[in-house]
Amino acid sequence: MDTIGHRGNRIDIESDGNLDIRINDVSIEAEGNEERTRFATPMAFGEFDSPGELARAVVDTQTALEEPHLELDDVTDSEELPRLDVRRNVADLAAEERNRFRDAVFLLKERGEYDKYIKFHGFTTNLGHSGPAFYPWHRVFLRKFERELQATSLENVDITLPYWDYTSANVDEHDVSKIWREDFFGLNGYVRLTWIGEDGEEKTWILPGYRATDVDVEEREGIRRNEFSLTSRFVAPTVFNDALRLRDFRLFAREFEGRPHSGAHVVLGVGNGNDQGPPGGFATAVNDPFFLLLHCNIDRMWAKWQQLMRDKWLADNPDMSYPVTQLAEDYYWDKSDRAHTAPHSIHAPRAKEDRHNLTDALWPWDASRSHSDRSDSQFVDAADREIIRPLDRLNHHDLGYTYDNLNPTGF
Ligand SMILES: [Cu+2]
Repeated sequence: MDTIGHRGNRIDIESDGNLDIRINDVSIEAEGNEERTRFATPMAFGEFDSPGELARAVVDTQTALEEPHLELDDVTDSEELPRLDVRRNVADLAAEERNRFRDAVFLLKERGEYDKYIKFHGFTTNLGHSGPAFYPWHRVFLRKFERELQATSLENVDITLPYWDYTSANVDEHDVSKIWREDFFGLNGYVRLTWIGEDGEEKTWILPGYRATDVDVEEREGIRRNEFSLTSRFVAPTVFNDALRLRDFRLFAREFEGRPHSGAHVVLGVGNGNDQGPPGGFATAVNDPFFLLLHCNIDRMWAKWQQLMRDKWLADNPDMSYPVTQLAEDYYWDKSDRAHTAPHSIHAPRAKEDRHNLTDALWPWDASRSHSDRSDSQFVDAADREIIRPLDRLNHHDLGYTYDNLNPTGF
C-alpha cells in the first residue's frame, strides 16, 4: 500500500493483485491494461503511466471543474432508460460496429441523401452558427441524419452516431490510431474513399458542386484534411474544462463554439476540402464524415454542461426537484430575460435577426428559404414543414437518445 498526498487529498494505492485506488477513503473506478503499464478511469482524461499519476489527474479534474468533492455517482442514463439510443465513443466501437456505421454512411452517400446535409450546412451560415442556436440547430441536424442512417436497412435500425472525443489521442497500446484508419474514413491529408455499392459497382466519395450562400463549390473527388498527427489529441482537456466551468449559458455558448469546437475543425482541415472558403468552411465542412463525429462530441458536451447545471442547481436547492423550465433557464442563464431573446454580443451581433431566439423556428425544417432568400435554399417542401424551436430541443432525451458518458467529471 502506497500513500501519497496531492492538493491536500490523501491518496491510497493498492496495486498488488487487484488495483484499488482510494481518494480520501473513497474508492474510485480505475483499471490497468494487462501489462500494467497504462491506467485509465472515467474520472480523468486519457491514460496514465502509473496509478499515482492517474489519481493525481482525478484530483486535478475535480479541481478544474470547481467540484473538489469526488462525484462518484456515475449514473448512466442508458441504464435507467433502455429505450433511448445510446451514442458511444468511436474509439470504443468493435470492428463490426465501426464497419456497420461506415457502411450505412456510404449507403446514404450513394443514394444521394448525404449531400443534402452538406448543402444545409452550406446555406446555414449564421442561422446555425455564431449564436446560441448553434447547439440546438446542430442537435437537430445530427438527429435527422442519425434517423436516416437507421432507416437505410432493417439491420441498421439500432445504429447510432459515434462521438469523437478529440481531447484524447485515441491510440491503442501500440500507439496506433483507433480512429484514423484505412478501413474507416481514412487518414490525414488527401483521402480518397471508395466502396462497393448496392449495385456491385465501385463507388467513390464525391463532393458535389453547388453554389452555397457565399461561395461556389466545385465538384471533386475525396476529402481534404490537414496533415495532422494521427496519434495526438486535437484539443487539450483544459480547454473543455475552462468552458464547462462557465455557469452562464451566454458565456458558455460563446466560449464553447470557439476553441473547444472550432479548434478541432481547424486541426482537421480548414473548410474540410475547400481552399477558397472562410476558415471553418460551412460550404464543405460536412463533406468530411468526421464532421458528424466532431459535432456529436459537441452535442455531448452541451448535454454534459446541462447536467453540471442541474447538479449545481440541486446542490443550491436541497430538497427540491429540478423544474422542467429550468432547462430553458440553463439555456439562457439570465433569469431576468423573460422573453428569452437571443443575446446581443460581439460574438453574435445579429443573433436576434438570425433566428437564434429560444422560440424561433429552425431553418431549413420550417420550409423557409435561408437568409440568402434564394430558391435553392429551400430544402423542405411546404407539406413537410416542421416547426422546431430551440425551446423544444433542450433535452436530448426528448429526441430519443443519450450518451454512454455524461459523467460530470472526466471525458
Ligand atoms: Cu456547423
